[in-house]
Amino acid sequence: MSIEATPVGSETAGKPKSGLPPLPMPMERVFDGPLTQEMLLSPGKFGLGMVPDRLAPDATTSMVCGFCSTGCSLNVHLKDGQAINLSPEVDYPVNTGMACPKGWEALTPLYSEDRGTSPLLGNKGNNFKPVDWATAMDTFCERLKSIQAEHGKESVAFLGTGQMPTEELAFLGALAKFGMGMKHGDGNTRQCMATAVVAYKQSFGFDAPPYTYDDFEQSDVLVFVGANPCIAHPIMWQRVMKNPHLPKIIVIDPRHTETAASATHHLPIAPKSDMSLLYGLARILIKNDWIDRGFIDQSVNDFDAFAQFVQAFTLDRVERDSGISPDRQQEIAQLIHEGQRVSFWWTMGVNQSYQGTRTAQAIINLALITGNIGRPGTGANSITGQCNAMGSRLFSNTTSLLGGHDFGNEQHRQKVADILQIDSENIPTEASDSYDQIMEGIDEGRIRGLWVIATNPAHSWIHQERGRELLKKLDFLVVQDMYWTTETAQLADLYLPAAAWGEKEGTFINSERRFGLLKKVSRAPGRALSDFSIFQLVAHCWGVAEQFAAWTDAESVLKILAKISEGQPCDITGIKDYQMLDERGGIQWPYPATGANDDQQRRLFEDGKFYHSDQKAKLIFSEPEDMPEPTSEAYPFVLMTGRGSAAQWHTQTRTSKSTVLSRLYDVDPFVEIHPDDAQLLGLTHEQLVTVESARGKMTAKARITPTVGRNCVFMPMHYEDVNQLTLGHFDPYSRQPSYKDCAVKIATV
Ligand SMILES: Nc1nc2c(c(=O)[nH]1)N[C@H]1C(S)=C(S)[C@@H](COP(=O)(O)OP(=O)(O)OC[C@H]3O[C@@H](n4cnc5c(=O)[nH]c(N)nc54)[C@H](O)[C@@H]3O)O[C@H]1N2
Ligand SMILES: Nc1nc2c(c(=O)[nH]1)N[C@H]1C(S)=C(S)[C@@H](COP(=O)(O)OP(=O)(O)OC[C@H]3O[C@@H](n4cnc5c(=O)[nH]c(N)nc54)[C@H](O)[C@@H]3O)O[C@H]1N2
Ligand code: SF4
Ligand SMILES: [Mo]
Repeated sequence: MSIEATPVGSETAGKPKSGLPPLPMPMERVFDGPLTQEMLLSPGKFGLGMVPDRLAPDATTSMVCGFCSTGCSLNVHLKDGQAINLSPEVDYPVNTGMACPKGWEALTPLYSEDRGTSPLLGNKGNNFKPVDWATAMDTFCERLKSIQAEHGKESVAFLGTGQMPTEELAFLGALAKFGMGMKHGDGNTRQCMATAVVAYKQSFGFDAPPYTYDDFEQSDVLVFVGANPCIAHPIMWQRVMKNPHLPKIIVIDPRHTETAASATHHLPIAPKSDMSLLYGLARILIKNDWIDRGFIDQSVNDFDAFAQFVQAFTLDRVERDSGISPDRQQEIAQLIHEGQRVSFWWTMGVNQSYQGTRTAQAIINLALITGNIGRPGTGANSITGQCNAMGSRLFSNTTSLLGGHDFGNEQHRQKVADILQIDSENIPTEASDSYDQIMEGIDEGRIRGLWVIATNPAHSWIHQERGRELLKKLDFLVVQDMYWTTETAQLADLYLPAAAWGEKEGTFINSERRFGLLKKVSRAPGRALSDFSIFQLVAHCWGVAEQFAAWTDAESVLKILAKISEGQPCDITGIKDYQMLDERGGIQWPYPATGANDDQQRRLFEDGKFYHSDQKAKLIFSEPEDMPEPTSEAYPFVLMTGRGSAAQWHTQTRTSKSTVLSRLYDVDPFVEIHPDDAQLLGLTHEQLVTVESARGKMTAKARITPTVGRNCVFMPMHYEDVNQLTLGHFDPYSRQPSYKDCAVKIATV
C-alpha cells in the first residue's frame, strides 16, 4: 500500500458538485495536514481535542468504557479543554471503582499517527490520495448507485459492528435499508453473539439475557462454560471475587485457563463435548428428582420429551465423549442440586461452535429444570463481548427490525414506518443474509459493493485467505474506521476517517442490559468525523436527507428508538434523555414509561413468565455432532483460538498503540502446547515452529504449558495470521463461525 505524501490542502473552497451542505465537516475540520509528531505531543495547540461544547475546559466527567461489554464507567479529566487522564468511577453500579488495563489506557489509541485525518481514495488499497469530503461522498454515491443500477439494489451490503453507539448503529441500519434500498447488512456481532441471540429467541421468545451483575455476588454456585472472564471480562471476575457466600465456582473449559485456576472445580472437557456433558448432568438431576417440578409445570414446555432424550447420556457415554469421569459428573450434578442460587454463564467457548445454539440451550435447559432463573444469583446468562454488542443485537436493523421487531411481521413494519414517518414499503420483509452469506454472495456476484464500518474482517473473519480473496473481488469496498492502516482499510477503494470513542456522544448497552452514556471529551483529528456525521452526509448526498430530518443528533435518535421500543420486552420509553442516564448510573432495559421499578439492579423473569405466546420457556435439544474437521495423522492437533491477555483487544488496531499495554503481552505470536506433545515433537520452550492447517501456515513460538490438554493447542486471535488456519464452518441456526475447532500440525522451522 502507498499513500501520497502531498499535504491535504487542495480542497475546493467553493460549492462542491454534490451540493454538499457546509455541515458538519468545516466545523470539525481544525487542521488540514497529516498528523505530525508535534501535534501528537500537544494536540490542544492545534485544535485537536478542543473543548467539547457540553463540558467546561477543566471538567471531570464520567462515561462508559469503549472496549468490552462490562461497561465500566471511567472519569475523564480535562485540562484546558484537553482530555489528559482518566480513572475508574467509584459510584457506578458496574465497576465500583475498578478498571482493567485497557480501560486505564482508553485515551491512548486516540492520539496515534495512523489516525485517519482525511478521506482517502484509492484502488484496492493502492495509491490512496487524500480527498475532501465532497469528493469522497460523490464517489461513494456514484459508485454504489451505479452498482445498484446495474445489479439490483441488493447487490450493495454493509458490515457493521458492536463497537459503535446504539444511535449510530440504528442510523446505519435505517439509512442503509430504508434509505439506500439495501437488504443485506450484518455485523461483527455475528462472529460473537449470534448464537446467544438465536438460543434465547428460541428458548425464551426474545433475545433476553436475564441477569444483573449483582448475580455474580449473590450466587452460591457459579458455572462458567467456555468463558475466561479473568482475561476477557476482568471486572466481572472482580465481582465474582467479591461474592461473600464462599461460592463453588465450576469452570468447563478444555484449557486450564486463568479462570479455571481460580475456580473450585475445573472440568477440562474434550473440545466440543459440552452438549454431551450438559445433557448428562440433566439426566442425573432428573433421575434423582433434583429438579424444580413446580417451576417446570408453571413455566416450561417439553419437559417429558427432554427427560426422555437425555436418558441416552449415561455416565459412561459422557465420559467417553468428554473425558469427565462418572464420579466427577455426579459431584457436579450434586453441587448444582445443593446450590440455593445457581447461575450459569457462557461466552465464546459455546457461541463460536458449529453446534453453538444447541449447546447454549443445553445450558439454558439446566437453569430451567432446576428453577434457577428469575431469582437473585441465578440465570442462564450469556456474557456479551463488545461494548455495544447488546445495542447491535436490538437496534442495528440487521437480524431483527429496530427494537427487536421482526422484519417478517407486517404490524411491526407498519409500527416502525409510522414512527419514522416513512412508507412501510421501504422496509424489507425479511432479515438480512448473514455475514457468511454476504461474503459468499461476493463470490456468486450477488454482492458487488460493500461498506464496512468499525470492524476489521480482513483480520478477524474465519478462513482468512478466502475472506481476503472475496473482499478483493468486490467492485467497490468502502472502509470506515478510525485508522487508515487496518488490514481491511488496506483493501479499500474508499476510506472514510471516523471519530472514535471519546470523540462523540451516544449510548452503549452492556451485558446486563444497562444503557450507559458516552461523551465527547476530545475532538477527532483533522477531517475525521463521527460515524453519525458520516451517516448524515451519506443521507444528504444519497438524496434521502429528508427521511432522516429528525435524526439531528445522537440524543434525538435515542428518543426515536425509545418510541419504537414501546411494548417490546426491551421497552425503554421511560428513558427521557442523556441526563437521566448520567444521573442514574445507567439504566437497564426494560424501563417503560409507566410501571418500571427504579432498582439499580434488575433481572428478568421474576414472575416466571417468558416471551413466547403461552408465556412458557421451551426446552430445546438435539443430538451432538462430530467435529467437521477431526484430527488426523496429518493434522493431529485441535486448534483453539481466543483471547490471549487482558491487555489485547481483537485485531489490535487500538491496544497496540499503547506502550503500557504492549508490555503486558507477547507481541509475537505463540502457540500453547502440552509438555508431553512438545516432548514427542522434540520442542523446547519458545522455539519457533510452524502451525499449519489444510488452509494455511504460520510461524509462532512454542509455549510449552500444561494449560492445554494433550492433542490440543491454543493461539490468541490477536495475531494477524491466526485466521489463516481456521476452518470456515458455522452453526446452522445462528450462522456464527466456529472459531475454536480445526485440525493443525506443528513442525519445527
Ligand atoms: N482482553 C480482551 N477482552 C475481551 C476481548 C478481547 O479481544 N480482549 N474481546 C471481547 C469479546 S468481543 C468477546 S466475544 C469476549 C470473549 O470472551 P471469552 O469467550 O471468555 O474468550 P475466548 O478466549 O474467546 O473463549 C473462552 C474460552 O472458550 C474455551 N473453549 C474453546 N473451545 C471450547 C469448547 O469446546 N468448550 C468449552 N466449554 N470451552 C471452549 C477456550 O479455551 C477459552 O478459554 O471477550 C471480550 N473481552
Ligand atoms: N480466530 C478467531 N477469530 C475471531 C475470534 C476468535 O475467538 N478467534 N473472535 C471473534 C469475535 S468474538 C469478534 S467480536 C471479532 C472482532 O473482530 P473485529 O470487529 O474485526 O475486531 P476489532 O479489532 O475490534 O475491529 C474493530 C475496528 O473498528 C475500528 N473502530 C474502533 N472504534 C471505531 C469507531 O467508533 N468508528 C469506526 N468507524 N471505527 C472504529 C477499529 O480501529 C478496528 O479496526 O473477531 C472474531 N474473530
Ligand atoms: S473490563 Fe471492559 S469495560 Fe471495564 S475497563 Fe476493562 S475493557 Fe473497559
Ligand atoms: Mo466478540
